[in-house]
Amino acid sequence: LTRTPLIAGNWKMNLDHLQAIAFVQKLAWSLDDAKHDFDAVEVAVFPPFTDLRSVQTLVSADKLSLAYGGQDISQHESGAYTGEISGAFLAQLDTKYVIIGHSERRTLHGETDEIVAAKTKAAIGHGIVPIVCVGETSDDLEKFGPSAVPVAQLKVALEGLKPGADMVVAYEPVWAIGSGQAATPEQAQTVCAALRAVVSEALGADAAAATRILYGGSVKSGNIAGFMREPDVDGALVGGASLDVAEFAAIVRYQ
Ligand code: G2H
Repeated sequence: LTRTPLIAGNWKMNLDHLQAIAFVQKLAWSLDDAKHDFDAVEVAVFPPFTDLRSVQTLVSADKLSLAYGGQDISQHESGAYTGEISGAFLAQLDTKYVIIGHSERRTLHGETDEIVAAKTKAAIGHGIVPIVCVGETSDDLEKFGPSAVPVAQLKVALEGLKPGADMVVAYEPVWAIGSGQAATPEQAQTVCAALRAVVSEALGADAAAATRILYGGSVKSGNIAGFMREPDVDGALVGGASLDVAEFAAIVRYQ
């Protein structure tokens, strides 16, 4: 079974809806120019919620082969949850993916493993592919070694899921996020392999073979190829370097 690599650009709280339109148009042109290079790679962007409608309009009007997703989802269906965005709202905008449990949500917004698990179920329930983020801090790394914390986080996120739903896992060591200090490809491979074993244990060997596992944390055009050579790394979740069209396009054309 071959897993289509996924290069995902997490814009975080950057690019308003006008900038998003300009960005997506420029990205589409630059990827179109090099179509032969990246046909086998899926590309997705994760704009702020207020941009999603504009991105949907552009992608559908120009039939762009660009996927997009939300940066978060509520675990609730509807009701008195001020500031939250439901899976139904995201699905209505043809949102294919949603990032869940990014370390910034875990650290700054108190998202626990249990909340991440509930959000993962909510996404799957609405036909949205969850990108479940896990990763250890540098303290965790020192105390518990490379895989223990991400493995424990993923186990909780997968509890109660049934095999069959499309799902993506992103390994993002917290010490590598926005720090310019990426993990080595070997470090990424070690943890991604351990995470695939967790998927296998929870959902079976077929699910493990089908699930894409991404590396994230200071990915750029200069280091992407090394990660992509690793057998258990199926793509990247890119933050800072996804905000520059030329740089992001260069990451997409990593081969
Ligand atoms: C990790 C990553 C994107 P950056 O947060 O999710 O960000 O590439 O800026 O380290």
